[in-house]
Amino acid sequence: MTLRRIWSKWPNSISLVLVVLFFAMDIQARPANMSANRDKKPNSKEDNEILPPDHLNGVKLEMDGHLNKDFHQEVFLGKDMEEFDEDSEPRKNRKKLIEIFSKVDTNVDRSISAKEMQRWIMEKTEEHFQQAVKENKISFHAIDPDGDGHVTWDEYRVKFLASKGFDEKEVAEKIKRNEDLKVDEETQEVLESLKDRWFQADNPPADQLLNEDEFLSFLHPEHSRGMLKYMVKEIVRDLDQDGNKKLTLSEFISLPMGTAENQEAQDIDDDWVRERKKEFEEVIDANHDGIVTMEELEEYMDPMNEYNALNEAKQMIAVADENQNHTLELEEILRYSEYFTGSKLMDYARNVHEEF
Ligand SMILES: [Ca+2]
Ligand SMILES: [Ca+2]
Ligand SMILES: [Ca+2]
Ligand SMILES: [Ca+2]
Repeated sequence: MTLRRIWSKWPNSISLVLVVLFFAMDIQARPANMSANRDKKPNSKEDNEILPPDHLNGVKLEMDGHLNKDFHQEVFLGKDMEEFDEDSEPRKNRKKLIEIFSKVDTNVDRSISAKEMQRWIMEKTEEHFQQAVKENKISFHAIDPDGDGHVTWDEYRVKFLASKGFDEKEVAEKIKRNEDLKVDEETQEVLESLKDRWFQADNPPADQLLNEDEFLSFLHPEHSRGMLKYMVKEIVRDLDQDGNKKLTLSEFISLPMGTAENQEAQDIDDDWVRERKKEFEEVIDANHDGIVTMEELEEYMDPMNEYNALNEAKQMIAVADENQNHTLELEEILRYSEYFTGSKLMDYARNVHEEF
């Protein structure tokens, strides 16, 4: 649940208390892996560069099992996402949106079909991936200063601990002499989870060295089949209560352990539950047998899955298709600007969040 949604749901006077309360619980509730590093707007650039992010643009679930709220905006806007922030001028946004419309409409019949939207989504997803490749170059350089193209787990571990405030030289010395690093329990947990991931990203021969490509799949598992499987396994492990490696609806919608301790907190999360239930029943559980297998979750999360892209395209069209002709006309897309871009246009100040 995002801050914005909480604010919009509650009168200001009581919301602050609830926000604080909720966030305190939310932090505790996150599964151990990566939880300590989850931060949508990292303060330290270095953290951002060398740690696998919890949120991956264009991927439907986050590493901690939360639904990606911005997914459809990400696949609609691609790398131009920042251009549509809430402060930018409505007239400019309108112009940009019209430009996008004409690009999506490849057969120039002034309407967007599901096929056209599907192709567009695939293109924008690819843009996010290219962005990741670009950023990975910088990140890899940061952990491989001597530039020999290979990084050992120990070298990475030193950089990670340095980013957590440890003295880089001291840690490097201790590792060399095989001494105890004396890190706190939380950091130790994160380290272990990172180590698992590191070994997973290491293609045969298993030399524990990652090159730039392997490091890319370490940071961005979404475009490597093996790493995507690994990510799915981690998510299932965190949500699976009876340990059968499959998810029931109740496992998928129950909050991570320790989150909802009282009825008030539970009520705040009703929306969260409703959305997850819908996603589970209508999309993730593809054969609708009430059970989500690892394979189903993997299909669902695969950003390069064309069937998913078509589904998403149809869903996006359905949201704004006021004249119900199964295509989007320019007028419809402008009217639903907030849904597609996250920012309102002045002329069409209608709140679609009320409906969806
Ligand atoms: Ca068209
Ligand atoms: Ca289960
Ligand atoms: Ca199923
Ligand atoms: Ca229409």
